Amino acid sequence: MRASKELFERACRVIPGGVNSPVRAFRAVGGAPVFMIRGHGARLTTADGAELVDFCGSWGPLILGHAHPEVVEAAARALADGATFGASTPGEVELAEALCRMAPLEMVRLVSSGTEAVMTALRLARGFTGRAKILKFDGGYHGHSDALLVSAGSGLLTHGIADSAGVTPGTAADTLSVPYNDLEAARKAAALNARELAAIIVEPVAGNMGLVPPDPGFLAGLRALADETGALLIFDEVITGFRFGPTTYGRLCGVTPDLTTLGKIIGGGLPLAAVGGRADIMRKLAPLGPVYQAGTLSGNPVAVAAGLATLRILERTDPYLALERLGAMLADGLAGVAAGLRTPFHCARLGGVFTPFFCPAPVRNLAQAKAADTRLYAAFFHGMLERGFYLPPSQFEAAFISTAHTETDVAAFLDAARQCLEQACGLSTELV
Ligand code: HOZ
Repeated sequence: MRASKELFERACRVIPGGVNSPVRAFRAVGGAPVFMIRGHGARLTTADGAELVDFCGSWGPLILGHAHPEVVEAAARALADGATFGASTPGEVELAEALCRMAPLEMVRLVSSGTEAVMTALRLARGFTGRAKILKFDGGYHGHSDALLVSAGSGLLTHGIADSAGVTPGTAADTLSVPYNDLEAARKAAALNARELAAIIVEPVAGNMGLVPPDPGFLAGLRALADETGALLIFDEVITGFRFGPTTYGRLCGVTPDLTTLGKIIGGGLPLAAVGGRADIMRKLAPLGPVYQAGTLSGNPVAVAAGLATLRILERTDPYLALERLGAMLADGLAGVAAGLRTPFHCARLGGVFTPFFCPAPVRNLAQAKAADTRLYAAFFHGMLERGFYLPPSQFEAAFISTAHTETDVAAFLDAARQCLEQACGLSTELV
């Protein structure tokens, strides 16, 4: 860890906290962050020369693992033809067509980050409805635009910042937040603000308080609530889009939102995101309509090429059953290991996405996620890191399996997990 330590010391002198995104600082798990120099398939090489099996997956984009040859080739070819033009390119039309067909969406606008996509979706919702308020869910993280830093998940949880400084009371006042999976609370908040509600925004599967799947009927209930109040329903699918099938989670679960935000996977590991949905709403965007949005690097040709290559591979290979199998093997295996522990443990999982929680029952909302034993998660994280496995350095994030992982990787993960869970939690007296 000497090289990483030295790099972190240098970084801390010139970058606030030594990182360009707070969760990377390891504050939620303690210790100094590991610096990465290379990723191939399911494996990372650290600046210290260690090889790690990667279950963080850059927080979601890497469904094909690191440096998939087809993605690398597509991006390299695009880069060789010019990194950016600030003008339209054929690739962005192709990607927009692919997203509209696969998601499906009627129209789509490409941007550079999930934060931008969600910010644009909210502005569109406000411009379309002429209303100001939005309803979100506690622990839902939708990027770091001002309106959404209210009861947000991800780094705000791990760093204990309830609401960010610098967000004006006026902005925060337009954001309502109620517990995830609590349809009744959403109904009450909507009833109190019915004529002012522009949008209900939700991660259809929450991924920024750890993985928290929706209760049956929750998303359909939100659809009905949006219809009753005249608010738009926005699914933030930056994490879930193309993660559980070659499409959106909305399509898989049969609930159609008015707008969808996408990111991560659709950029193949490069900065690219999108907002799309109903054409009558999307037509409000400039230059057609009065809602402004722009970006020098929007639809960047290199990112578009990587994204298109990724979507084509996903469509051609349909790896989702294989990801489901690996996910089940991992989560069932962890449950088996944990059965002999003194400590309550539950592994949330959907497809190839999972979060180990040190708590007795499935987590349904932020309050329950926060009640999990985060010290044990930190011990588990470091135990796994020592044994060559890289997990998200925070309880309140999701871990990802890619198509580059194998059953052998998962079996080795379980073997290591057994060792560090036994060390962190101790075996139950009956089993000793
Ligand atoms: N908040 C991001 C994941 N939900 C972390 C991104 C990063 O640190 O790279």
